Amino acid sequence: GKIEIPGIAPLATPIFQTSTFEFETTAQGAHRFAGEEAGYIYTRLGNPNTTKIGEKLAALEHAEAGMAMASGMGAVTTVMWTVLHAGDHLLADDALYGCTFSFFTHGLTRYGVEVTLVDFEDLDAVRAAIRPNTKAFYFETPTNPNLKLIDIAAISKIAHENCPDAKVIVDNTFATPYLQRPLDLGADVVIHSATKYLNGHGDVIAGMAAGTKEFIDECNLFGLKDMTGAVLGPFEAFLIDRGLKTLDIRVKKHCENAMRVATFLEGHPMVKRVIYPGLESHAKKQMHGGFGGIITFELNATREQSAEFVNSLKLCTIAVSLGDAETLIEHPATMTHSTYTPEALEQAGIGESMLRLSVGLEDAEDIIADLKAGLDNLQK
Ligand code: LCS
Repeated sequence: GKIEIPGIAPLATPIFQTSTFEFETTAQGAHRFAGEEAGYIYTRLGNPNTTKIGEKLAALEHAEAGMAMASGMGAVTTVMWTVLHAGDHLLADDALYGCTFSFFTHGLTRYGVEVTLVDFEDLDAVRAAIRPNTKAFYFETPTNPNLKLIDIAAISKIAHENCPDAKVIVDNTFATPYLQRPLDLGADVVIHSATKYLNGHGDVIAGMAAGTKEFIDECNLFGLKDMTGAVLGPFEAFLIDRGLKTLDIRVKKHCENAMRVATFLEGHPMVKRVIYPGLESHAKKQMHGGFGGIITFELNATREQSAEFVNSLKLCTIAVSLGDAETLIEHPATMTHSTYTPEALEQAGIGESMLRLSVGLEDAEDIIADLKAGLDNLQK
């Protein structure tokens, strides 16, 4: 949807930095509130910049509609507050981004939602955990941080056969719609931390969701408007719009770099284990065009030596977040997944010594040289 301004035809959508929109008459205001006339009212209810990126995400995810929120957590909470009621059961995979994990296990449970986490790679475990009141199935794939691959088509089939009114919700942050389209595989709702690849430049916190028009309308007019208020600002939406213009070329380069870095790590004697979907044949079933930019690995070293390795890196930056132009490295057990108890980490297969690398857009040779210097130094 191009925005028409008489006499002006900007290529880029201008930033509509406004909290509210003028009505010509009281009747027009009333008609807009009643939903009888299209048009903007107030930015918490909608703004041209957020509408624009919602439409773009819908096109990318093959969805009827899409929307934006103030953060990935704003997207997760808006969708879950829209779907769930007290007494409902949420069935989720056990490997989740740390704050999604705490929202489910410490947040939703305070309001009477039953929450079960099981390993969604084990389809029998998923079947066995279904209850008569299961209303949502939630997972990431590849998972943060241990890159488990969950079979979207198989989970969607199990969910829809056993629970006809439940929603299958997939966090597609790690794959992006360039590599994987959960709705084409049977899921109902897609969620993103748009902070990551959708924006891609490390300068915005944002979230997005896509699904049927009916469901996204409900998320907009209830979940976002009334329950969370996690509204994205027009300027941030403008930056996401700008980032999305290069999503395909960026993700392609992230994938190429990550494949080369993963292959290098696999061959280094100081590396005990490398997890990268491109090294596993079953990724090809649902991911197309590449396997993403995230690599998780463990060293043949003590915890102190691993820390020494990370601290010695020059090109790789020690930081959480991912999907940016810069290569970032972090320690999930003490950073992104510090909300997990040691028992929950173990259940989810998130090792205490795992390191997570978000491979950036630098020259792959430079990234490899930095990692090699750090690893060779440990070997001495
Ligand atoms: N979903 C996934 C898969 C994520 O990785 C994150 C954030 C979120 C949702 C929440 O998005 P946010 O509110 O931060 O936009 N993941 C982060 C990470 O791994 N490092 O820093 C943040």
